[in-house]
Amino acid sequence: MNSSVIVHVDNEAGELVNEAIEAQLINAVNKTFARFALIEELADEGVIAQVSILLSDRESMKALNSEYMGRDEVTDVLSFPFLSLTDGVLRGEINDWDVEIVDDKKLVHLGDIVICPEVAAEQSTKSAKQTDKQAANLATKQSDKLAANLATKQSDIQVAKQAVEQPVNLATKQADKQATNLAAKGAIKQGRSLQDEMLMLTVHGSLHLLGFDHGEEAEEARMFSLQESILRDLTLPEAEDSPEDFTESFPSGLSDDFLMDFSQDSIDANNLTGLESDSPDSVDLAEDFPASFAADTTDTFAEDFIGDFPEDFKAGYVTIIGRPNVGKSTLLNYLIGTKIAIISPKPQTTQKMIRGVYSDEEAQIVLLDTPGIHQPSDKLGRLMLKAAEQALLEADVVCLMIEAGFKPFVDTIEHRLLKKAEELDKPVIIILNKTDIASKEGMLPLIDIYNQNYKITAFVPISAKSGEGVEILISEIKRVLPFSEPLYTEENYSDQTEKMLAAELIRESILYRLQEEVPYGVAVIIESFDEDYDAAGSRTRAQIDAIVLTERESHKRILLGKGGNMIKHIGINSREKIEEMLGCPVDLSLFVKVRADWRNKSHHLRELDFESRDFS
Ligand SMILES: Nc1nc2c(ncn2[C@@H]2O[C@H](COP(=O)(O)OP(=O)(O)OP(=O)(O)O)[C@@H](O)[C@H]2O)c(=O)[nH]1
Ligand SMILES: [Mg+2]
Repeated sequence: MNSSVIVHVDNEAGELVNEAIEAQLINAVNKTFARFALIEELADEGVIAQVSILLSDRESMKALNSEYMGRDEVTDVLSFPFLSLTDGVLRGEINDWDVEIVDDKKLVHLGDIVICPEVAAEQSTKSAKQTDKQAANLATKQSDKLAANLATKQSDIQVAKQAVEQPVNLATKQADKQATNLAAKGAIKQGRSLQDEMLMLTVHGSLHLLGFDHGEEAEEARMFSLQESILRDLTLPEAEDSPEDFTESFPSGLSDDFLMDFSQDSIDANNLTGLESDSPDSVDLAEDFPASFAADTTDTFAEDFIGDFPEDFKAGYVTIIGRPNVGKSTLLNYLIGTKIAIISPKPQTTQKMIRGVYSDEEAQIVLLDTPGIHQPSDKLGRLMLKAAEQALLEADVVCLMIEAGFKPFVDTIEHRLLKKAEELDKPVIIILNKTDIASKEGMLPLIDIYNQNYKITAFVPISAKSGEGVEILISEIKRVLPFSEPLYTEENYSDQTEKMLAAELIRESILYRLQEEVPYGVAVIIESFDEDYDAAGSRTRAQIDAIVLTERESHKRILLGKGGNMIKHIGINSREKIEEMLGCPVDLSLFVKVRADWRNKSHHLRELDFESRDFS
């Protein structure tokens, strides 16, 4: 039996959305549901699933939002699930009254998604220019051929054996509460066309019908990451025929000469993790920054290390590198067993290299978490890339992280990183992360393409979130780590001080709460950090004053919120996290200040510890 979803599109919004876009929306619903077994299971029971998409005008959307959500304002998407699902899995049986018989066919209605194209258009008008460019990039990319080549090769690779169960237990909640927020978060990915925006809203609504929600931070992170992964699938070219030669299938003009020269616009055309619409000039980092940048990795060797370790003890630097948002920092935190790096569903969360040390009886693995590789659009972005490059140079072992759900082809970012690692003669382990939300079958062709074209020491599928597969990763790293005495003392397990982490936790709360470009123009400086101790030497309280820098008056207003409501919530949220870290009550004061274009000003970047000298 056919296991696709029947999607009815009812366009009451006029001519903004044409038939071609409607067809894309139908495809988006199907691609989203195809991530789950639900439709096939229904088909096995002889039941066909249906979903309705209503394209509504502003007025009707506002009325619906007011009636069902109690909010008297227009919104971009509302979803009305008819069945009770959690994480794509039905909670309980389908009842007779859920099933409608039409022409001897059993139909079940999964729910309605209502989208307002006018609002979608407003959210998408940011940069039509960029969209055109992305389309052109995609056209020049021959990756569709590559994908085809691989899709047919199910190959003999024996990795990716660990079946990862779909995690369950997220509470299902009805309808859409903050879709506008998430939509706007998605719109960080600037340059979205109306079609892209509509696709995003459709995937978002479909995920709600499947029982996903974003009320809690953890839920939100999960839903958003799934949404992004599906959108990436939707925007990748479909597979066609097979190229003979891998190297020929790369876009012409792709040079391996300099890893961080991201000026060629072939990069990331199909990745929705958000490039700035105006391409920056070519970045010659070697000229801009001295080799000593981020030299912090090597200057804290445990010279005074005392303790027994076996003769065959191993130790070394392991760099976790990859595009933004793949889960590098999540893995670092998991391995260290405590939060030393902030994480968020937004790309470019990590801005500086972070060191964390994992130790056991056999080895010490000094992990270097790096900012995600992206096309820089300002000085801060270039410094972030430099930090990643530095970490690559420091590495004894390179762990390239990619999303397990990524289509089977090698994008420019990964290609360049691998070429650079090869040039530096570093062993490379490929970590396929987020196996909890990726299909196992999809991983094999992805592994195949990398295996055929690069020298890879091991492929390890993991879920950095649940820890699934991480033990295997540790043993693979140990296999290639050099013999050495331990490099750091136990108490020196991270280079993150409490003060740094406090600033980062405030930034994390801002990343979660604010949308669009605002969080990227935000920096946090801890102005004072005072502590009280009791007679026994235990910390009893901390008083922290922090400055939140923004680039514009308008951003400052957003940060403050109506009646100071936004900054108040950011403050409460940050304080809770800092209290957890410090293990004592905290008084936190936040001051919002405007510093225009701080991301391009050396003195501000220096103040924020991004630079050690003036490069301007
Ligand atoms: N489902 C799932 N989500 C994950 C996993 N690992 C990370 N994530 C989510 O992916 C998002 C990005 O995670 P980060 O650890 O911040 O990613 P990153 O690679 O450090 O990102 P940048 O610092 O921006 O380069 C967050 O929402 C995480 O919760 C995983 O194994 N499974
Ligand atoms: Mg990170």
